[in-house]
Order: sequence, then C-alpha cells, then structure tokens
Amino acid sequence: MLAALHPLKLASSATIRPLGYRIIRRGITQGTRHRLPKITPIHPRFYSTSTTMSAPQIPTEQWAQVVEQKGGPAVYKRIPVPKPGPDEVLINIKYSGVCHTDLHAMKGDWPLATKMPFVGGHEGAGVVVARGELVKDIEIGDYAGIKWLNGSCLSCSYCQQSDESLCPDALLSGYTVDGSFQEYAIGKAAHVARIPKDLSLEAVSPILCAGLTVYKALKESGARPGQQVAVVGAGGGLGSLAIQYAKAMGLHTIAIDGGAEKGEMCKTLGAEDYIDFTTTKNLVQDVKSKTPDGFGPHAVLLLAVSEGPFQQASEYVRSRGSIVCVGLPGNAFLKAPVFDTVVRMINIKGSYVGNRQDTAEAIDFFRRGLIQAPYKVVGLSQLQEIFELMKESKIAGRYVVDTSR
Ligand code: 8ID
Repeated sequence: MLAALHPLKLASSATIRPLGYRIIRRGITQGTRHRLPKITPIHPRFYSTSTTMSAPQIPTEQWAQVVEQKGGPAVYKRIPVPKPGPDEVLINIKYSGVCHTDLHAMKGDWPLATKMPFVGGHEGAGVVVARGELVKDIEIGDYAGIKWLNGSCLSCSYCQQSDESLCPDALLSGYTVDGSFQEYAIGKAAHVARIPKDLSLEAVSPILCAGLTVYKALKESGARPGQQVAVVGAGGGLGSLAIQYAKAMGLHTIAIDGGAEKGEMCKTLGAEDYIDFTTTKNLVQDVKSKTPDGFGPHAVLLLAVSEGPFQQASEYVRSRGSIVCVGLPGNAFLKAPVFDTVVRMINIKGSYVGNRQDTAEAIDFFRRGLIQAPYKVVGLSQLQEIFELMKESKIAGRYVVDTSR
C-alpha cells in the first residue's frame, strides 16, 4: 500500500511508521496523471459549465472526508459537488497535504468555531474546472490551489495593505468554509494559488500552507543570510519545509524535535545541528552551544504543537533576536520574563500564513528546485489513519492525500 520511494529511509523505526516518503521536488507533469477531471461513473447526472466550449463535465456528487461532530472522526462519504459563485472558481482537487491544523479543526482545539459539518483541508492542488461570470484572470484547465485563506473582503484596511489573513471577514478553507479533502472545492478566484503548469500537483500541495507559512515566518523573523535560526518542531510538516526554506534563504538551522529518525531527516534536509528534546539534559544550553559565540540563535521559529517550547524560547534566543510563534497548540500561553525581554531587547511575535505575494514567492522557491522535503501520498479514504499518526507525533514530514482513491 505504501510504496517505498524515499532514498532517505525516513521514519524507518518501530516508533515511526515506515512511510517511504517521496521528496517534494520540482516535477514536470507527465502523462495522464494531471489531466482534466475524470467523470465518476457512479452518478450519471452531470452539470456542465457554460464558460467555454470545451468546459469539462462535472459530476453532481463526489467523495469527501466530512467531519460531522466536534472530535471527529472524519467520515469518507459522497456529498454534492458545490457550484462556484460569481467571484469563485471550482477546482478539481487532485492532491491535498494534511496539516496539523486539520486535526486541530476536527478536535475543536481553538477558540474559533468551525462550520459543522465541514470538509477539512487547505493544501489542495488541482485543476480549475469552472468559474463564475466575474472571474476573468484564471482559465478553465489552469492549475490552482486552495489555501487556508479561501477569501477575504479585499476592501478593509488590512486587505488594502496586503494583510489579508487579518481580514475580519476572512473565509478559512477546511474551517469556516469547506476545504480540499474532497474531489471538488471552491475558492475565491482572487485568493486561489496560481500554480505553474510545469509543477507536480502532489509535490506542490504542501507548499500551499506549510511552505507558505514557514517562508513567511522566516521573513517575519528578520533573520538575514548567514545568521542562525532554531526551528522547534523541525521534524513535522512545517518544520521539514522550514529547514529547506531557511537553507535556501542562506540561514543556518538548529533543528529541534524528538527521536533519531526525525533527526536523520532534519540533517538530510540541511539542518546543521539537531537537538532531541526528548533526550537532552539541558536544551537551553545545547541550543546556545550550537551558535558560534554561544549567545544563541538570531531567530526561533516555534512550530511545535505543545506549550513547553513557547515558555522556553526566550531563555535561548539571542539578545535582540526574534521569537516567531507559528504553532497553535490548544489552550496554550506564551511566557517570557519581562526583565529579560526588555534588557535583552527580545522580539516576540506571531506569524499567520502569508498573503498572495508570499504564496507566489513560496511557490517560486519550489519551482526553482530549492525546496525538497519528504512527503508520502496515500488515498483520501485513509485520512483518519493519518490523523491517528499525527496525534502521536509519528509523522516525519508531510502526508499528501490523493482524492481519487
Ligand atoms: O499560519 C500559521 N501560524 C500556521 C499555519 C499552518 C500550521 C500554523 N500552523 C500550526 C498547526 O496548526 C500546528 O499547531 O503549526 C503547527 C504545526 O503544524 P504541522 O507542522 O502540520 O504539525 P506536525 O507535522 O504534527 O509537526 C509538529 C512537530 O512538533 C514536534 C512534533 O514531534 C512534530 O514533529 N514537537 C512537539 I508535539 N513538541 C515538541 C517540543 N517540545 C516538538 N518539537 C520540539 N520540541
């Protein structure tokens, strides 16, 4: 079922399920793999879009993973295919990455209500199969991606300044609107990611959230080429991509996570050091000792799904350094001594996905072949199994689901 594809032999011990990851890499689309959507023969009724003569036929029903109650599980079932509104596109999702946010959403971890029932997923890469009458700048057949930010008002003071993720009326894929764990998903045309046609849709899907988020967070950190960044949670989906973006941006990385397998993966991806938080006797000292002058890293990216690192980072970040909070453990709080924060001029901030320009840049790094991180493709029908592994921190890298199975 899970073909061994990855030369890194990641996650090969008993503690972590052998995944046989592929490496995310620039890939030229081949053969029939990413052609326009196949028609599901089970349901003979189709609707057809009128936007072009060659518009694809679209089934009226599709397979989806639906969360029907807080806490889950996700249920694999058939639901209607949605129809795009005037400013929206319908994307035939081919692949979708599985983010820890999807698990948070199912568990109801955050102080923000989901729609219910809902279809999760926000790293969906596919082909545009229909568009509303107001949409002019994206064509049927184009590659496009469903991101976390499904839509925003485009007119508030945040949207006007390209801070659209802060829009109070933002629509969130797989949370307040249905996301990409289905064969056909809707996105506001202004916000869907534009994916170049020469990219592999399965490989690019994790870039749509994990890649974008860590790229943005690294920019927010202010760390410059040649400086050092500690990545906490480096063995997970965001972390594995953070190592690659940091390397591409000329930064030195100290990776922090648990277990030898994740350590091996982090080193292979380009981390110069790995600290195992499950075995270290003094994490603060260990991190500082990995910096040339012993003062600590210039930036810390907090990607872990536990509160502890959020309390500890100010102890090892360099004076005048930045702590960038990205991970979203439920009911967690930040803590830092006021005295140290002031006299060491520590900058503590949050970073939340990225805007449309960040998205284009993150995809461009990937397109140039600079980002190669491990992922494993399984069927959409296996989503709940992925969540079970994720709960136990047993996933090194990213899982991607194929919506056709
Ligand atoms: O825009 C945003 N801010 C944004 C975007 C996308 C995702 C935020 N997120 C959030 C998710 O909601 C989630 O809370 O980032 C977090 C990480 O998402 P992920 O990378 O998809 O999760 P993962 O693959 O499960 O990786 C988490 C890693 O953290 C490690 C685990 O071992 C795992 O590898 N970890 C934990 I849990 N505790 C740790 C610790 N104390 C730790 N690593 C180091 N020290």
